Amino acid sequence: MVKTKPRQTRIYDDEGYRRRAACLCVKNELENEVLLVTSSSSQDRWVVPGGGLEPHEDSREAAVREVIEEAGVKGDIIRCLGTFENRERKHRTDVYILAVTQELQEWEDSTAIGRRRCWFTLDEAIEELSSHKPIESNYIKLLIKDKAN
Ligand code: U71
Ligand code: MG
Repeated sequence: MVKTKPRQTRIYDDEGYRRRAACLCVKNELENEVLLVTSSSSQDRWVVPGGGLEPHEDSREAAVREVIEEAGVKGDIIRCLGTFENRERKHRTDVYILAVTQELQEWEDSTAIGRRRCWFTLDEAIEELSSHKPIESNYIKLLIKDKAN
């Protein structure tokens, strides 16, 4: 499926890495289920919702906007998990934990590209992400460690 990207402006950090922001969307305070969305390039692959910062936007704002656009959920950012670097693709992603309070029935990417969303347990999410998005699976691994402390 082809996704048109009307917003072409990309933001880079001092080292030339494209800046991204994403949310691990959790269902409740136990933080034992996360929401993944299907990839824009394949309906069979699941990814963590997120994307590039826009001009005049900080990473929290971008993270909240991206999950509304890609996953159709709203909620409250609880904390920042950390920044994850993808050296191969040369981008860095600020990852936030967001507690979902509202699930929209229709959202931008559901209509535009048929993107789907689904809740996964943390172990299931690691399994789904590990082969094609190993760095995103590390977000979940850090959440598990984080919860243990
Ligand atoms: C795609 C690129 C792309 C990225 C895109 C990735 O469109 P999207 O939001 O689902 O995410 O597609 P994916 O992960 O859903 O399969 O990867 P691909 O392997 O299909 O080329 O990510 P990457 O390869 O750089 O990791 O990035 P760009 O550089 O092609 O735009 O879009 P991203 O970073 O999420 O940005 P946004 O703002 O469009 O959501
Ligand atoms: Mg994206």
